[in-house]
Amino acid sequence: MSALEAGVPQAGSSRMATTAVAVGVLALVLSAVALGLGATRGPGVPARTVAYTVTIDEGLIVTGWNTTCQCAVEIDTPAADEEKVVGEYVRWAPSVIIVNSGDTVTLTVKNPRGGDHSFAIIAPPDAFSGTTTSGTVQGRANSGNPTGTEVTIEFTALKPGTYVFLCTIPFDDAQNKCHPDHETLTGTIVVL
Ligand SMILES: [Cu+2]
Repeated sequence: MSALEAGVPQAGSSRMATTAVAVGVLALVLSAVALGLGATRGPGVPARTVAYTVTIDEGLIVTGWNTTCQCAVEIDTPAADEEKVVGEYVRWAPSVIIVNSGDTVTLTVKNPRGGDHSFAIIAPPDAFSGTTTSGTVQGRANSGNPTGTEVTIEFTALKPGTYVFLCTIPFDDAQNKCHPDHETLTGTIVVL
C-alpha cells in the first residue's frame, strides 16, 4: 500500500498528484470533444430522427451435457458429449440503444411474450422530453392476440448519459403480468 492509499499526508507529492489528475481529466474531456462525444451538437449539424424496434425477446440458456451421468457439465469441454437447452430468460432485443443528444427517437416496443410487460426509461426529468414509459404492453394472454401487442414510445434525448430501461410491472402469475426472471429484462440507452 502506498503512502497516499494509507492516507499519510504528503504535502508536496499530493499537490503533484492532484495536478496530474487534473491534467488527465482535461485531456480526457478534450479527447471526447475531438471525437465528437461532446455534450452539445456542433453548429450546422442537424438533429436526427431515428426509429428502432425493441422486442421483449427470449434468450435460451445452453449447457454442455454428459450422456453417461445425464448431467450438465461445462460447455465445450471434453466431458460435454452434447449441448442442451436447459432454460430460458426474458430480455430486450436489442438491449443497448445508442443515440445522440438532440435526436428524436421513436421506439416500437413489441411484446410477443405470454405475459404483460411495460417499458420505462429510468432517468431524471430533464434527460428526455416526450414519452419514456409505456405503462403496459399486453402479451398474448391478456390481449388474445397470438402475436401480442406493441406500443410506440417517442422522446427527444436532451442530456448525454447512460440510462437503464426496464419493465416496471410486478410479477403476478394469476394476472399474466410480467415474468419471474424480471431482473434479466434490463436494457441500456446511451445518449452521446
Ligand atoms: Cu415485465
